[in-house]
Amino acid sequence: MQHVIIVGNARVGKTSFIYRLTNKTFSESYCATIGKDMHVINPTLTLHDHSSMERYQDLCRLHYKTAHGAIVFFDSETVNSVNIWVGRIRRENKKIPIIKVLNKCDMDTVSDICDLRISCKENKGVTDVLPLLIPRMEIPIKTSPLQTLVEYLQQSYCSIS
Ligand SMILES: Nc1nc2c(ncn2[C@@H]2O[C@H](COP(=O)(O)OP(=O)(O)OP(=O)(O)O)[C@@H](O)[C@H]2O)c(=O)[nH]1
Ligand SMILES: [Mg+2]
Repeated sequence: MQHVIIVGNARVGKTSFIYRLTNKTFSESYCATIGKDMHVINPTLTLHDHSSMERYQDLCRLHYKTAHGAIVFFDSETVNSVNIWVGRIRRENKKIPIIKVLNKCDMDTVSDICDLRISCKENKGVTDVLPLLIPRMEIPIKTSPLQTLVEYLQQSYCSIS
């Protein structure tokens, strides 16, 4: 199983991205993510939607060590935060591939530091995100069903060793 973390400031559209990808829907309303939410995309890939709230960053930081790939989300108002998120991840995990995704390109968004521009609202570029990241990730070693279960529990609670 490969684990991809999605990080970024509040309201940049991390949860909207997952909803667009999995439910093919978009909502204008906002409900902050608490802690982190897991979304199993297929038998080999799980997305982890991290809360942007400072009080959950210790929990999320533990998870940076074990993740296989990372997506830093931002919008035109949070361009300056991108390097902060990349730095936080790099401190915990030197090798993890990271892509930078500029969301809300339906609005007037300009940035030369992004790997991809998308709009969850208009459903533009959403399906290009994972194909950009996954080839950069290490191929996981095949594990037994028991190991997979243990790994799942570790990713869920981050406290089992
Ligand atoms: N215009 C526009 N608005 C968007 C887009 N994607 C998300 N939004 C809006 O941005 C707001 C925040 O979206 P969320 O997906 O909840 O943001 P988040 O990054 O998960 O926020 P936290 O859970 O607090 O970290 C919502 O009101 C969405 O409707 C987009 O592509 N374009
Ligand atoms: Mg969210």
